[in-house]
Amino acid sequence: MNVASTSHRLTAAQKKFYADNGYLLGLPPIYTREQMARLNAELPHLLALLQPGESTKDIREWHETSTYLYEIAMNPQILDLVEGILGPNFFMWASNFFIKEPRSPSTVGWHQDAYYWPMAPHNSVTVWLAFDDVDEVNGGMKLMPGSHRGGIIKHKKSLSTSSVLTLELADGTDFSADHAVQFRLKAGECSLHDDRAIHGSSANPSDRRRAGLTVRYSGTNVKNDLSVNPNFKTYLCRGVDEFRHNPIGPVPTTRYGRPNFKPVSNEEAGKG
Ligand SMILES: O=C(O)CCC(=O)C(=O)O
Repeated sequence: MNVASTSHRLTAAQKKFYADNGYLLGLPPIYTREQMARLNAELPHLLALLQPGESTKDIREWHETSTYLYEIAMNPQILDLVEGILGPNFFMWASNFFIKEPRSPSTVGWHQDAYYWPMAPHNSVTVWLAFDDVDEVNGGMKLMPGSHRGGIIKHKKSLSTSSVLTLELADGTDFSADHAVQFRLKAGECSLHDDRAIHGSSANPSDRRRAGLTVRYSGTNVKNDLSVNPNFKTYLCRGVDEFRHNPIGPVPTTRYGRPNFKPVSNEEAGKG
C-alpha cells in the first residue's frame, strides 16, 4: 500500500520534546484518508475471527498471523519515527486495538504500560495509530507530560467496572491529572508514547467511533521474562539484534488470521 507522505525523520527538537515529555504529537500522517478508509474496510475480516465472548480488545498480537496488521506494524514510515526514539536497533513485539464504539461507557484507567510488562530495561515506545478522527469528544487518549521521569508507581485494582484495564492509578492520590494533555489525531495519524508515561482515556459518549491500533517497539537491549509471558515474540525492525534476548516470531503469510495461543493479557502480565 502506498504511504501518505515521504519519510519523516524526527528533528532534534522533536527528540528533545519526547525525552522531556514522554510523548510526541503533530507528526505527518502515516496514511491518507483514502488509505485509512481501505484499512478500515478490511477490519470486519479480523472481527469475523473473534470467538463468542471475545471483543475487539482480544485482537492482541494478531500481527503474528495477519499480514494486514504486520504490514502496518512494519510500515517504514512508522519505523522511521520509532528509530528517532529508540535508535538503530529495535524490534516490534505487540499490537492491539483500543476501540470504543459510539456511546461506549468503556474507559482506560490511568496507568503506566511498563507496570504491566515483564520487561527490562524500560526502553519501549508505543505507536497509537488512529483509525478514526480522535479527540476529547469521543474519548481520545490523555497523557501526563513528564510522568515517565517519575519512576514506576504501584498500581491498584481498578474500582471502575467500565475500565478495560483491571489495574490503575488514582488521580489525586497517586498523581495529579491536572496537567494531562488531550491527544487529538486525524485518522491515519499517530502519536508516540514512552512505556513509563501515565496515560488513560474517558468514555465515548459521542456518535463517532474511536478506534486506534497500538503497536509496541523496544530496543534490542530489552528482555522479556518468558516465565510471565511465554508467547513473547520479536520482529526485528531495524539494525541488528546483538543481544538475542528474546525469541523471534515467524512472519505471517495470510491476510487475516489469529494466533493459536491465548496471548497473555495486560492483567495476567501485571504485578497486581
Ligand atoms: O487507547 C487508549 O485509550 C489507551 C491506550 C493505551 O493504554 C496504550 O496505548 O497503552
